[in-house]
Amino acid sequence: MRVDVVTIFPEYLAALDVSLIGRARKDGLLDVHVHDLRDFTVDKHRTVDDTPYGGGAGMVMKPEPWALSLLSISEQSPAGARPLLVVPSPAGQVFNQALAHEFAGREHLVFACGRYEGIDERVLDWASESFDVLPVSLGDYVLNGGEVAALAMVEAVGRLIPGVVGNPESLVEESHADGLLEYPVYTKPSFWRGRGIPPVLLSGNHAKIAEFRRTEQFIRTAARRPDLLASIDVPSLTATDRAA
Ligand code: 6GU
Repeated sequence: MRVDVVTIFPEYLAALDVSLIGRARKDGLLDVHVHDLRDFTVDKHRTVDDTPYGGGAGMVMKPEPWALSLLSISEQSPAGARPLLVVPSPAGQVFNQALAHEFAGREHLVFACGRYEGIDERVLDWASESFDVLPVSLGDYVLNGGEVAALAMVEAVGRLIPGVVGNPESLVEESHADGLLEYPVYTKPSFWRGRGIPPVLLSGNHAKIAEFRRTEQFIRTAARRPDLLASIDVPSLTATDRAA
């Protein structure tokens, strides 16, 4: 998969050189390119922003540097691929594991990291001629720019690419894999600072352990994220409903 990130702060993306994603790049599983938006300006001051039409606080990112950067990137797109242009924005659709899987199925992702009050809206419409365009938010809070969001999304998507995570089993038993939060985990020592572990985990009874963990997933999800329970598909319950 090819990933391009356009930003006025390329240093923010240095984290993509380390850990799992850094390894995936070295292994040739991920082809990541970070671009400085200012390299696509043509004025002496390398200007990327201007005042908003209609007035109001803050500055808006000028459209032309974005057009030049995106044209350059679309020329580098893998043959036959229609790139997905992800525009990190608190006004976007909320990112989740289902979206991460959709992104992981694409050949070419491009992240347009805006700063200030955002990018001139016409850029998104113009880009839709050669990109699928999707404004995406990390959640209901405001960051200073799209860089941290792009980092989070590249990591969430990158680890779904076959070969990036060493043990693919880890992808099955984690939060959101099945729509529920993950069960609690414990390691040695079995007694620590006055606290033991659930005895079933020492029983050697794998069916009982699986049942315990499943129950813990439901308890935890109900307590912390009741909203997730509404949208999960429980096959056993569905079968019961059908019978009734
Ligand atoms: Cl994707 N961008 C910005 N600037 N703020 C955010 C966000 C994205 N998601 C949540 N807050």
